[in-house]
Amino acid sequence: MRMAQEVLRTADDIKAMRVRGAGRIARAAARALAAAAKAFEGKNRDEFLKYMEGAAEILRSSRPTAVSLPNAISYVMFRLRRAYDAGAPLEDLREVVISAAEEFIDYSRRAVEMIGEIGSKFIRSGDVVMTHCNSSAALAVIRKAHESGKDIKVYATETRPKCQGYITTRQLLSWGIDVKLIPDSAMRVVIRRVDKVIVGADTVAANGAVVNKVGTSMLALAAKEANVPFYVAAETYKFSPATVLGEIVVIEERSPGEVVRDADRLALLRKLGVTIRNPSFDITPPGYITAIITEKGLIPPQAASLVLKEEYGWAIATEAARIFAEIEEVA
Ligand code: RI2
Repeated sequence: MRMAQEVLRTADDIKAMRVRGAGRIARAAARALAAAAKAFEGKNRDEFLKYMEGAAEILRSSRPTAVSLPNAISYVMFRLRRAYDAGAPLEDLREVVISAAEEFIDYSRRAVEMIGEIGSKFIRSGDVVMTHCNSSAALAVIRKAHESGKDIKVYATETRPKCQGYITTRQLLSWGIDVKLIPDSAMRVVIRRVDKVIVGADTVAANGAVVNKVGTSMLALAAKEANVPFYVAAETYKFSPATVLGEIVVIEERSPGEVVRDADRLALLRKLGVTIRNPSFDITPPGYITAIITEKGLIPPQAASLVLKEEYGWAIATEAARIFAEIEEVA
């Protein structure tokens, strides 16, 4: 069975970061699953399940770090498998996938808005806020604070090497917010003029550690030293159920060409034997985080495992059962 074009295109777009941001890639994957279900031409429900599992795998492996991607896929696939096990006919299974994908996308959009509402209450008029990379959840907080009449100023870091800070700067300017762009290396100098830091998240681990764009943990360190509160804006689908069972979050390593953009210079450095590393994310320990703003409210990072139990009890139980079955097989 040929894979739907939309699935292959979406996976490519995510890999190449033409579609980026943890929330956006999750919604794009859900959309691609719905498109795959619509495009399925077979007549058989077993074939449909296999085909959808193939689509899920292609999308899941497009980028490794942001858990929002597998969580969005699991949200849809869990509902598909449940309906399949209950004996639903092909047309119903197709409908289950389409409506679960729409449900996820809708939830995700509302979650970002809700984070804006909740987070903006912690921003005071006159605050200087610093952000890193380009997070729609963090920006929702800043935008809502501005729209509710608070006078705020923002420092946005460039966020080398992909420079998503330029997108942030453009967005803030278009909303009429006072923003200054700074090089990443100026973080510790500028933090002295900052009242609050707010960043997004790609993954929140069970112990409350936050995986976000590389440089985030340096900013957290600078904020801690300067006694500046450090907030993380993260929807609950950015919490990683696998980490409850001890799984380690994989940090994506991207191409050296993103670090040294000039092809001739890159070739020369390579000829000289220079190795270039490009880890895309880093980990901020819970002790550096004042609070995580979710769509369900503000939580201390140490409460991450409670969020996981409540939101992903089913995923954790399924995965634990699989691990136990494997152990028994070996024994
Ligand atoms: P929202 C981004 O990753 C950044 O690390 C950002 O903080 C995070 O996703 C969350 O983004 P990348 O795709 O979901 O730029 O809040 O590598 O938009």
